[in-house]
Amino acid sequence: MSGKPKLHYFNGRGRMESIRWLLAAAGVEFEECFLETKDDLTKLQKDGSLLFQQVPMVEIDGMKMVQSRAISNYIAAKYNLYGKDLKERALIDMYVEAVIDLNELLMTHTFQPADKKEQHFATIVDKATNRYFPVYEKVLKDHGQDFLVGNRLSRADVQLLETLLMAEECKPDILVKFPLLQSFKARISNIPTIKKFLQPGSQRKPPLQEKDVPKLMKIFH
Ligand code: GSH
Repeated sequence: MSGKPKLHYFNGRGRMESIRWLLAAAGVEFEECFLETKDDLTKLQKDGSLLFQQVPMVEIDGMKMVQSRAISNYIAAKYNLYGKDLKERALIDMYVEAVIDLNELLMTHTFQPADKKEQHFATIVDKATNRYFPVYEKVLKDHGQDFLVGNRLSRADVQLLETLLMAEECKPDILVKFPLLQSFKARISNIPTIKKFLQPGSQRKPPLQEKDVPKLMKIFH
């Protein structure tokens, strides 16, 4: 065994992408085993690798971890991306949970039926610009540091950056009214491990395309 974490998922973002981001930000190399067919999923289910019969699954430190939040929590704690005390962790959790809410909206856009896409896009833009981004903009202003919590990188910074970039893929000028989020994006993107992950050829996955949906449906339904 290489000792590197091994990620089991399809070759796309979905619920694994934030886990890839956290490992990359922590400078941890990882291997990936991609599910290509329903049989690949069935095999993992039958051999007892999936506690709740679902992926993401990550082999790490002798465990077969499932549940994406549990996996992210473990990685964040293990690699010091989870604050210096309970109160910092509480803040990080609040910021991250809201990021996940927005991320889920973004992630499900490709799956919307044609007649719901426009409304879904409007909801994304409304929630991003009226509910979530103003909060992070204010946090950065009030906190006055380079990072959202404390004065060092945490998972909140990593997961917010991931989601800001996804939001920009959806609407390129979505950050126009948020100058501090724009400078945050530039600053965090420039952290060496993250900069490397943002380069072409890294294990970061591209946005899901409409053409990928039928293949995913075949694996998971
Ligand atoms: N709460 C779980 C997590 O966050 O990991 C949800 C996992 C989940 O819904 N996984 C999907 C799956 O494995 C793929 S993204 N579906 C197959 C099934 O439920 O049988």
